[in-house]
Amino acid sequence: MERTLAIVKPDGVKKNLIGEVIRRFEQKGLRIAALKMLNLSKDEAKGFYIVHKERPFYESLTSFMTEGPIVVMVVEGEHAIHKVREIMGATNPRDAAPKTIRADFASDIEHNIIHGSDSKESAAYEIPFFFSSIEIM
Ligand code: 3AN
Repeated sequence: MERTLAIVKPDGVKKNLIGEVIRRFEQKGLRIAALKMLNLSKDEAKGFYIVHKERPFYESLTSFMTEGPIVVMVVEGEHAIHKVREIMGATNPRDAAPKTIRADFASDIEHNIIHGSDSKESAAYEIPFFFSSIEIM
């Protein structure tokens, strides 16, 4: 059993895709173990994406993440990290496999609807960033 952090980003919330994202996770046998909606401050967005601080898109990515509410969730299941990444599709929607969330809904590489932890190490940083242990069911 594995846990991962997924986020419906501001563009996903604006496009009314919260339910669609959750439906796709649940349909693949994944379980939602924690869920909340919130607004990120610029500093919080920078902290969350600290691994990207040297990347040229760090500034615009962290601004985009503060543009509106996001939905953060802990997703649990066998191989949850890999399964969520598969359901998401590649970072650039042009490279994303058909029927993935990003292929179906993302407008470009930055505004790509959804985030999912990319490794056990990332999940171990990202889950406690948003949730305390008593909030995870
Ligand atoms: P993923 O979200 O697929 O794991 P990462 O971790 O490489 O991709 O990038 C984190 C986020 O940064 C992406 N979800 C996307 O919003 C943004 N991003 C990644 N690469 C670029 C890029 N070349 N230009 C603009 N934004 C980018």
